[in-house]
Amino acid sequence: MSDTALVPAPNRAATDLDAFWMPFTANRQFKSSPRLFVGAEGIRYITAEGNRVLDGTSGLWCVNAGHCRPKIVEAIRRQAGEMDFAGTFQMGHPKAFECASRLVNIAPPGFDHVFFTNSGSESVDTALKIALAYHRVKGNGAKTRLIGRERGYHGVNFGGTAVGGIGANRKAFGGLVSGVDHLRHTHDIQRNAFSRGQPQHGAELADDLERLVALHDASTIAAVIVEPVACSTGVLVPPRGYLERLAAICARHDILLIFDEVITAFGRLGAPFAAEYFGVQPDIMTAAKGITNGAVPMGAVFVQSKIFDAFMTGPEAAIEFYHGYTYSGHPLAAAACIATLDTLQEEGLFARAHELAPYWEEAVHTLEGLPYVIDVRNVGLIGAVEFAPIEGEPGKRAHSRFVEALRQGALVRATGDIIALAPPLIIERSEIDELIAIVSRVLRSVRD
Ligand code: PXG
Repeated sequence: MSDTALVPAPNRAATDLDAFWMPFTANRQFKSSPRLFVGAEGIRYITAEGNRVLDGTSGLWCVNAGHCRPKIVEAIRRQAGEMDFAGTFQMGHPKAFECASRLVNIAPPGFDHVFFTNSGSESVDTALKIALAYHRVKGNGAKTRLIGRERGYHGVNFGGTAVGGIGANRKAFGGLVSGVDHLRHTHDIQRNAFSRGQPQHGAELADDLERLVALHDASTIAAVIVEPVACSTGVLVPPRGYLERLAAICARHDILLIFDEVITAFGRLGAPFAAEYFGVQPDIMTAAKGITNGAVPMGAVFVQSKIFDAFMTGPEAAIEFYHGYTYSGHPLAAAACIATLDTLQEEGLFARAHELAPYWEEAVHTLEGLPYVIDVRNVGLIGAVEFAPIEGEPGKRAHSRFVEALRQGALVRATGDIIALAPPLIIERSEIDELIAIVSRVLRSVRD
């Protein structure tokens, strides 16, 4: 090694933004006009300029119990000092097991086992691999095809990108995973604009799965993955009866139904999981984000007992599933998850979100009739406003409103020509009024 290798690079100022290649961001635009948060508490962020910003998106749909909750902060601190890391390959530590037990306790019936990951993307790819391996151990090794849905978002790993239904996320990455097909999406403004809760029209779109079964044959199809509410592409609420119909078709053809609950789990809809909220039972559920209140990366895949049990059949000394991550069940994540569940339960936040949902619905729908608004929709503590696009400049209308909302003190999320809202479940009615008042002001004042 030459001496020069030991000479540190010139010390750059802490605000030099150049080195960080930011995810899903227009890097040059951002860096020419940065937006930085430096603190957070409850439902507010504090910006680098010292302004308080109402968090209308729970961070990135993850801080369900609000920011910097003392119990969660303390649990992470304590765990970091007690045992920083212990693996879970042929070893273990008690908190990972406690965490899994606590999670299955709030999951719908039959979800008795959890596989840990570190993100939603990893949960999705893990779920897809479980589905493939499940059919194989059951002697149905030809069932390898995976079905996603247009406008679905399932993270950014190869499996999730392949079953995802966002063209921009797919086009640069070649053939992705082979043997994938997609259902039609369920967004239908013509028939369902300004729906409150689940839209009336579109249950029949689930029959699109029968079309794919006819095309590929059920004997080649392993699983269907959908978000119960497709949040990232603009809050597409499932039409009434759609999820029920999809589940029935899956059951008829021995196709596993995977609910990607990375956003919808942990109270976003006023129930622990969307499966419970909609009363539809999938075979596998993916989770992440709210599982630790966003404080430490963690994901989880919940499986029905029939799936876990199918794997537990070979020789006892044989590894049953060749899959896992160094950080599966990481001590800090497990501690944060347990403290998150304590906080959610002690403060009754699932019930709170459920009780707030009608008030939220009324508030969000006051945005109807404002300039360029072509749809307003809601479910649980989620809302969305869709704008008529500017011709030739898709996404610009929502982005400019996102920037202006931040300036006026509210964080909203722009996706396409849609603004999505999903505040922490601890939000007060007066704070809902404050959030919607800012958004309303922004929608009136931004002209183009
Ligand atoms: N599945 C679903 C349904 C998601 O919403 C992922 C998987 C991937 O999770 P990770 O932890 O790997 O990012 C997600 C993530 C947005 C937004 O504003 C949504 C997500 C992530 C970042 C921004 O719509 N969803």
